[in-house]
Amino acid sequence: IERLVTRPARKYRTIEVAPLTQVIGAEVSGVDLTEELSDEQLAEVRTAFLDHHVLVLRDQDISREDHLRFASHFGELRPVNPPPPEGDPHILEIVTTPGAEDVAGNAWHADGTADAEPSLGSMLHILETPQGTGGDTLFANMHLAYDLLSPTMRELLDGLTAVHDGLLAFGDRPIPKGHVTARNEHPVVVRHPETDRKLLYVNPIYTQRIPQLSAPESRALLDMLYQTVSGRPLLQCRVRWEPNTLVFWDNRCVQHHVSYDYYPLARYGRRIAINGGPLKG
Ligand code: AKG
Repeated sequence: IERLVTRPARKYRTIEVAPLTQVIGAEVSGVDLTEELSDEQLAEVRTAFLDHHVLVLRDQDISREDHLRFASHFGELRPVNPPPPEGDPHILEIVTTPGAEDVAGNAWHADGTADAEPSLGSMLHILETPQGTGGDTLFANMHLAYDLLSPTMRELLDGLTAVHDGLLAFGDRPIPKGHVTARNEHPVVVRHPETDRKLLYVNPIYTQRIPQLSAPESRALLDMLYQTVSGRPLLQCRVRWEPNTLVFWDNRCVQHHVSYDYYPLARYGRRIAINGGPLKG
């Protein structure tokens, strides 16, 4: 049996932090995002973010400006690709219209992994839930996905890269006009830029192949790695949205997957993503 809990015990002064599981996710209370947070609150939110990777803030009846202000504390905001026809260029509307055939994010992924410098994190504010239940989002701790592999597999992966291609995310759907496609190669195992902890950095939405292997070897290895995430509830948490829940997740070490279990109902939210820096293997 492996010891999974690696985060230190902490005492917070200005926020309350209630872990969702032993290994990923926490509900944070004591903050009101309609107001500017104090420096100490922001520092504590940052600490909780690095410890828990996914922060859930309930009852945040915030405007677009409040959302932009909170996100700006964590880095430069990422422009939406393609730029939205109206409104702030950093706010992506996450809309499920009634009867939609599928929704974005309906497979495990982190945001923007095909970019040369993928996203640091995303903040999703859900305003409309599908009549009270459904549309939960699952999150997986990719440090643990790596740690739980055998030493032999970890050693193999440490020397590999993978090609990520933004076009793959669209599947059979048309590419939106004005979309800039990215295609980049990243190490299969990267280090978190702030904690230096290793993690598994491949996902079924964007990763195309491992160029050091033959095509069937690459396919088999990637599928096996995806199964170690999807088939392991112990490294996951599941967030149940209420109107005005805001979730801030770390795209550097977490993957997420929305559950489209609410067809044909509607769901609506707004997402702001934050720029990350270069990845290091
Ligand atoms: C994303 O914003 O990247 C998603 O995958 C959507 C998540 C959600 O709708 O809960």
